Amino acid sequence: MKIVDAKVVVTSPGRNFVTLKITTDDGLTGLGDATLNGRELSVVSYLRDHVAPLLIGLDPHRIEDIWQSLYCGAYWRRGPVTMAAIAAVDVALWDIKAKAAGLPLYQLLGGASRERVGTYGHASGRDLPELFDSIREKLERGYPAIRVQTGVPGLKTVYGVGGSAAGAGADGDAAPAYPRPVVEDWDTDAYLRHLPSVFEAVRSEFGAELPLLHDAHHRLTPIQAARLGKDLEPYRLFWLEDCTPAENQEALRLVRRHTTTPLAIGEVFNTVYDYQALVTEQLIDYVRSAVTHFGGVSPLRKLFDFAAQYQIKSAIHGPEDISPVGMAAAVHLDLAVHNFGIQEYSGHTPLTERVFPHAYTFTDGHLHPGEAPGIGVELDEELAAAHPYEPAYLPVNRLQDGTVHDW
Ligand code: GCO
Ligand code: MG
Repeated sequence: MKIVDAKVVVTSPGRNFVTLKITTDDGLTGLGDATLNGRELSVVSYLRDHVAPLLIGLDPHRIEDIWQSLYCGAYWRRGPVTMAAIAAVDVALWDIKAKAAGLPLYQLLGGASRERVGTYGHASGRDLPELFDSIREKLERGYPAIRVQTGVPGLKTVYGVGGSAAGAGADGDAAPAYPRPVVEDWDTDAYLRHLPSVFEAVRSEFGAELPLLHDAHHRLTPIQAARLGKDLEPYRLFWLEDCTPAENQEALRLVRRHTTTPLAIGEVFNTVYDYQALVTEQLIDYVRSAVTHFGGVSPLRKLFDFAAQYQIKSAIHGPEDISPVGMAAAVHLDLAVHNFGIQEYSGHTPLTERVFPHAYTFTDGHLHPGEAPGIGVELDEELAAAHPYEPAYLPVNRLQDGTVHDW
C-alpha cells in the first residue's frame, strides 16, 4: 500500500480545527488532528509545505519509521507546531492501519482494559450561586468528576469562568472569533485568599465524595503553589492542575515537598523530555498531554508506559480545541492503557459534530470509542468548506498594574 495524497483541511464550525487527511492507493483514508489553538495556520503550513510532499509514495503501515523520519529528519526538534504536525500524521496512519485490519484502533493498542472511559467536565461561575448551578448542570449530564473554576472578587474576568469573553471562546460553549486577544486581569493574592473558601462551600453543598479538580493555569510561583496545595488539602482534590509554569520541572520538587494534594501537568508539553524529572522523581500524579500536541498516539502510549512504572496515571487533555478527530484517538488510547486515570471532555458544538461525524459516544459521563474500524471519525468536507478559517486568539492576562502574567 502507498500514500497517494495528504491534504490539510481548515474549518471553523464555531472554532478553528486543522485536519490532515491521508489517502492510499487502496482508497483507504485516515484522519489526524493538528489543531493548535490561536496558531492554527503555522501547523497548516508545516504540514502542507514540509510534510505532505514527503509522505507521497510511502507505505502507510510503517508508522514508527515515518514518525522517526519526521522527528529526527527535520533536525529542529520538539515544539508545539512540529509535534502537532507529526501527531496528525501519526493518528492518520493509525486510522489507516486499523481500517486495513478491519478493527477499531483500541484493538491494535492491546484491546480494552476497561468497559468505558470516565471523564471530568468543566463547571465554572463568577460567584457561588452561578458555580453551584454549573456543577448541578454537569452532574445532571452524568459527569462523574467536576473541574471547578471560579471568579475572584475584584477581578473583571478570569479565564475559563462562565460569562467572561475569553471563557466563552476557550472553555465555554459558544465560540466567538476574536480579531485581537481579549485582555483579562489577574491578582494572585486575591485568588489564593478566595479559592479555599470556594472549595469549602462546594464540599458542604455537594458532599465529600464528588471528585473535584482545579486548574491553576500556570499562574503561581512554586511557593504560592505549595501554599495553595496545603490550603486545599482539607477538600481532598482529585488534582490541582498546572500549578506552576510548566517549563520549570524543578518547581514541582518544592511544591511536592509541601503538599499531598495530587498534581497534574502536561497540556502544553510536547515530548517525553518535558516529563523526565517529573516522572522519575514522582513529582506528579497525572500526565495530561493531548494526542494532538504530543506527536500522536505512538509517543503518548510510550509516555503512559513510562509513567506506569512510577504509578502515575493518564489524563489526556481534551478541551474543545481538540477536534473530534483528536478526541477519538484519545478515547481509543484511554480504553486500552492499563494506567488510565481520567479523560477531560467538554464536547463540541452540534455543528462541529456534524462536520466530524464520529463513532465515539458519551453516555452517563463516560466515553466509548465505538466499534467502527479505525478511529471512527469522518470529515464532511463540503460542510467544512462552508465554514472557513476565522482568525481567533487566546486571551492575554495582565496584573492590575499592567504587567503581563500567565493566564
Ligand atoms: C484545559 C485547558 C484548556 C486550555 C486550552 C488552550 O485544562 O482544558 O487549560 O482550556 O486553556 O486548551 O487552548
Ligand atoms: Mg488546563
